[in-house]
Amino acid sequence: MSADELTRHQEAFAAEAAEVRDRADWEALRVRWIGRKQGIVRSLLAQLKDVPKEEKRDFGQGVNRLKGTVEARLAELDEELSRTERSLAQEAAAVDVTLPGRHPHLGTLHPVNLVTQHIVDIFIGLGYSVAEGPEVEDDFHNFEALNFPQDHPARDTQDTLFLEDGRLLRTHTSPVQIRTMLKRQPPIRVICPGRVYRHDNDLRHSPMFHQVEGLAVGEGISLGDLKGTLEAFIHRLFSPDTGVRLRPSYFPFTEPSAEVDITCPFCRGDGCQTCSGTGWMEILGAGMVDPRVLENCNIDPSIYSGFAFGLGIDRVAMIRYGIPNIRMLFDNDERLLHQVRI
Ligand code: 2NL
Repeated sequence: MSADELTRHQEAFAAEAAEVRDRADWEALRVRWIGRKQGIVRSLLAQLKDVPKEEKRDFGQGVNRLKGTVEARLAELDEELSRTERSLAQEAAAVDVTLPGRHPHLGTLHPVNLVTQHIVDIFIGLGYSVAEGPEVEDDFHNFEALNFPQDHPARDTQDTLFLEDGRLLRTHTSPVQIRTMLKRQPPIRVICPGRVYRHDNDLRHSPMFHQVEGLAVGEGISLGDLKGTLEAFIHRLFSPDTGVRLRPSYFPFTEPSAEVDITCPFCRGDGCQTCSGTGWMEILGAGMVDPRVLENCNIDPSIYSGFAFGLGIDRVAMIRYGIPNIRMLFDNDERLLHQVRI
């Protein structure tokens, strides 16, 4: 091969090598010049047999020099490409500390649980202990011991959810207090939060809701103790300037009985939409434990007396957090749950 020819090949190769941008270009260049089958160097070598004898030496040397140049430049390019590839891989693997952090998905306490905890805390501060009991109850603990007459409408299947074996889902947490009194003698001070069930399902009622009942039994406990306790409780649950009034009412298990109103926490008694313009809201039922209920629990009503009260937790949660519909409490929509803070 003439020196000219060699130079031409080398220049052509150099020009092509200058265009290599990535692995694919490099591989194409390699195959084109030193590929085993159709590579330019290979085909030049194949021409060697047709070169006149006296030129063979020069030709062979020329091809070998070309081959050397090609191999050396390919090795150089290979090293350059590897370097770029390594640094690209490092960049890709690097942590971008300027990216926003990933927030762990934190839960919150349910509004009903927040209110329950608050109420329970207040009564623990007043010397009460928490008592719990089964949600599946029997007629005795849910009705009979509480002085409900056999034909009381609350016992009706229209109001109570019955199991096939005659047991029932408790309609209030009173059976927990009945069980407490059956287990031990006064003095008794218990607060009983829990789920209760009624055969009710419409815009204002859920078949499952939450109640807290309280019971205090001892010697010389009076209606004044009830009112003082409820005032202390309501002042802490809402605010110290909340008004409390007792209206005569009736429950089978208390005598006398009262419904307890508080001044509306929204308008402070002026009258607004939430309190239907009255300035008052009913939030509790209460009364002095009927002597027959004490007797049913083997507590001597000639020695002991007591008061009891009950309130719906869901309603308090709705009032406190401005939730208009009881269903929204049980949809568990996180947009609501995350707004609620005590
Ligand atoms: C209401 C009314 C009340 C009671 C619950 C009670 C329990 C025993 C004995 C006597 Cl073991 N009473 N509980 C008393 C008065 C009212 O609840 O409106 N609850 C939402």
